[in-house]
Amino acid sequence: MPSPISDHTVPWPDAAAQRYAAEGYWAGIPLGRLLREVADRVPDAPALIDPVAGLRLTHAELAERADAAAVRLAELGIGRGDRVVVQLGNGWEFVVLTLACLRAGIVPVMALPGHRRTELGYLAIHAEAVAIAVPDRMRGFDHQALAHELADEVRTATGANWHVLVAGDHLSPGSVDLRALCGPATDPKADRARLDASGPGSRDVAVFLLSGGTTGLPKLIARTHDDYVYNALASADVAAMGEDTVYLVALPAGHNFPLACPGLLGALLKGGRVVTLPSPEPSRAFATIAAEGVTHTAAVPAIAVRWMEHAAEHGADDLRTLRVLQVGGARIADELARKVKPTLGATLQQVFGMAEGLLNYTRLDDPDDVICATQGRPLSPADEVRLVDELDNDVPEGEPGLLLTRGPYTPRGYYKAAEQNARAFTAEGWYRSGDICRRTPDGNLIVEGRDKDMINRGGEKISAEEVENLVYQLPSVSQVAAVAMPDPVLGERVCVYVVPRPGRSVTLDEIRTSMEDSGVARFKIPERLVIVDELVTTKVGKIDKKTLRADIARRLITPPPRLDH
Ligand code: OOB
Repeated sequence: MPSPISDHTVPWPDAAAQRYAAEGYWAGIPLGRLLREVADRVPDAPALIDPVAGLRLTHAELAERADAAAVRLAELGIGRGDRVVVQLGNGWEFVVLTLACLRAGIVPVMALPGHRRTELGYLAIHAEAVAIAVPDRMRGFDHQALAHELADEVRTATGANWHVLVAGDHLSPGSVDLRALCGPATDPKADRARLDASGPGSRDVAVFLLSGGTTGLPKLIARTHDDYVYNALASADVAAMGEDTVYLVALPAGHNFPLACPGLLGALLKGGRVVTLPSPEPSRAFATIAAEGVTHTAAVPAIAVRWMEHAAEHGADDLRTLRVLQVGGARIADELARKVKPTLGATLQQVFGMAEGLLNYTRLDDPDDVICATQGRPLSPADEVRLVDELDNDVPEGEPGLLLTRGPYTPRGYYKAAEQNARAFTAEGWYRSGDICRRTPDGNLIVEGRDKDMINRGGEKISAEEVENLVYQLPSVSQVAAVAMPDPVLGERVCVYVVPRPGRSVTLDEIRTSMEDSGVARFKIPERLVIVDELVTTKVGKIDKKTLRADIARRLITPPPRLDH
């Protein structure tokens, strides 16, 4: 049966799909149904703990709430094939709502907590969403008010209804109470019968993830039930998850990494339990790990470093149960990687992944040199990885090359993005990751750099083009180039080189204020400005970002002698 939104997705070619199904990579069972089956197997086992809300649910209770929420969404007119933008903090409502969507075949669009008007409006319209789920307030920002402000724009663009689902104590008129919607079931048997009869097919889209971003606006990655089940379950196997797993979600849950690599979905599918925390701030994270007996969690390098500093100061006794600390999203320096086990006691698992699909993991029983000095190897025997030069020719073994990939959980194109797809995928369906990697003789990958115009700020990906478009909105700017500047904590931060219009001046404050006013995520806002007379270009006339990156790195070491803000 075709998916209600298969129209603008790029399916795997029939031959590949048949192979993945025949070889067992695609189980043919939608995620929501699998989770329901887990609840039948271990109904009384703990499934979800939200220490902030003080809520604990067993697998049976979680599955019943997910079914009940799916039925309540149907009563609002939201059902199979509809899209809902999800921008919730890490908490029980995120998990129940996501599971409800998976059961009903509603597709959650996984927005990030930092997104603001520009990103949310775009996502809602691009995905033709009929609803948004937000907290009332989070970190001082009124998400509920923004969700209502978007209503007119979205309704006009999509012609559809726009429901605002709100998790919080302060609901404004017109908001739907998400906590009530995700509350206990009243007639679990009836809910279940209804959903069993009407759920999505396994080749349908399960979730929309956001691309790391190299273009003006983020692209949507349509992950199917078949591919995402495999993604989560195979990942759970390499992380040695089982019924005794206690997984802490401390990174934003809508990211692929904490969601399904193996993340909360992997832990639940294995019959384990999930503990949610709004942030990875070390003192609370450590206390929660101790209180709940957390065995697995995921962090970006900057967080792993903060945890190691905290442990050096306060000891790591709280982490006695922690077996696996996954680190990914950005490269962790080898020297830091070597400190993880001695400082925190947990086995490090490096994860080099992408929302587009391909996941590489170091294995838990790998030698220390592999765990600490490589970013691991592909998850699946069916993953295809090539390292190529600019002409797409394979580089000699051991040499660095651009990583291209295909596989059973790497879709063949972005949603509704024919033009970008022509650039980001080869004619044979290989995804051009833009990462420059080297393969060691034992088959592990080392990420050496990248050939994509992106800034990786502590794991948050920022498109240089998007920043440049926003800076160009200032009338005093003649030319701008956004580049990554090295940072000891976050790895990289955003720096902009600006050529002002003749006779005009530009300050970092002006740029920051203008971007804040246009309503974009704060993490994209430049943290350094360099004023120049002109931007160096390459032989073909493109702005020479390599030279600019080297220039800012140099300026950070030697204080600049010239005008610099
Ligand atoms: C993860 O996914 P995205 O989509 O936010 O970003 C993907 C990009 C990769 O192409 C690479 O440039 C970078 O992030 N990256 C790494 C890395 N992990 C990701 N670069 C160096 N070393 C690593 N370990 O970031 C993501 C998705 C699933 C699991 C883990 C991370």
